[in-house]
Amino acid sequence: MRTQVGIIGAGPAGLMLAHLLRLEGIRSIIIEDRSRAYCEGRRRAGVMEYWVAQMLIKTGVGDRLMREAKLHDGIYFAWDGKAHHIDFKQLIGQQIYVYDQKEVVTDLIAHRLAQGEDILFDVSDVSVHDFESAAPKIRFHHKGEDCEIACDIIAGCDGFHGISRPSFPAQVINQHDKVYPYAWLGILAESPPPEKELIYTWHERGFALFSMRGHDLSRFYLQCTPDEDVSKWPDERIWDELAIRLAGARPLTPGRILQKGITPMRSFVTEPMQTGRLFLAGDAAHIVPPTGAKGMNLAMADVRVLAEALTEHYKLGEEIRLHNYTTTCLRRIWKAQRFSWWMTSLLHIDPRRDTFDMRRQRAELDYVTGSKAAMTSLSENYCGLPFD
Ligand code: RFL
Ligand code: PHB
Repeated sequence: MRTQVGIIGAGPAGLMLAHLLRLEGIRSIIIEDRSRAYCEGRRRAGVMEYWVAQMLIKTGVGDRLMREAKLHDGIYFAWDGKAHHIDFKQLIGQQIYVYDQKEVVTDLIAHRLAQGEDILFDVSDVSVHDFESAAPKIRFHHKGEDCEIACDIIAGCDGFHGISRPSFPAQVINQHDKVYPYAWLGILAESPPPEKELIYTWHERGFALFSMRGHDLSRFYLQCTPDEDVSKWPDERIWDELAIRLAGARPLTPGRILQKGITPMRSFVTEPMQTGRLFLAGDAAHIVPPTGAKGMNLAMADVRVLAEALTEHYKLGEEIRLHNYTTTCLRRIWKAQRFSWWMTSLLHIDPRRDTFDMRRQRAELDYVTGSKAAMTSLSENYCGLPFD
């Protein structure tokens, strides 16, 4: 097989990159090691920055999003039984969309297949070769056969556990890693959301987040330990703990729990994000703790930059943007890292905390919900920083 850009991974990064390239007449092939059903069913992000939704709409993959996504004007921070609103729309004239990542992936896959473009699902033993030369290759197994894609550029969009980042020569790579002493226990429940917008709660027993996927479908998260055993969390314990942490700020209606899972918390950045003709995008290059709702949005920002750089490369023969890919992306990534770390440390209870830390957190919450300057800064970061 021969193409211009070989893309590894059919998550938001890989699918959006292929879509943006196709609009510029640049050919690509996507390979994915999971099944189509698995990719379309994987529930992760909920919050989408405004510009990401606009990009999906403007490029022809936003029809369902426009019908089904919910636009939110702000979020709530709650503690001591009171919920405080941060109104993005009033403060900075922006909003965010709530639309599950699995729907974005489903829409992008459907659109690509409808255009007659390939995605090879269920591949295995993927490896990358000769990316320091002008003739990179991707090798893998598919339907019992050994396959090879010869391409000009390889885009490693294969997430945190993919093969692209580990394929970088060890002497090239710098990794910045921070692991937190807590994780999230996430549930999906047939229960009306307690509020029409998200509530991030601080409680001395730990953080809780109240999000949603529909009128009667909620997505809730509880701070837990990184090695938490889900079997120790029967449904009643989860509902009791959610109610304690919400502390009466809003009514909570328990319902059937459809899914439970643990999400570890990590901040991680790889520098550089490119070596030769191998480029990383999205979670393959960086991870943020989910408290700032930035991971998928950053993946979309990376591929926007990469698609522009590749367009310039193919149409004008210019290499400057490709050359500057890492530098351009990292400016946004480090700001999102800072914001995600800040939201995480503001709202979670560190097991090693002392009374000073608790009082400082509460003072910061009071400040961030009381000062227009602080709320404006939070709004700007949560809704997505401008590009230039
Ligand atoms: P993905 O989504 O992990 O996709 C990578 C794809 O590559 C495939 N793959 C391979 N394919 C071929 N060969 C290999 N060797 C391969 N190895 C892996 C995988 O099967 C997969 O299909 O990475 P991508 O595209 O970079 O997208 C990143 C986002 O998925 C991630 O950052 C977000 O989900 C993070 N996130 C959130 N982001 C937001 O912007 N807003 C949110 O509200 C938000 N909430 C969240 C989140 C992540 C969460 N979890 C579960 C980690 C909430 C949670 C709980
Ligand atoms: C979600 O709805 O899954 C969600 C929302 C906001 C976050 C993380 C996850 O910060």
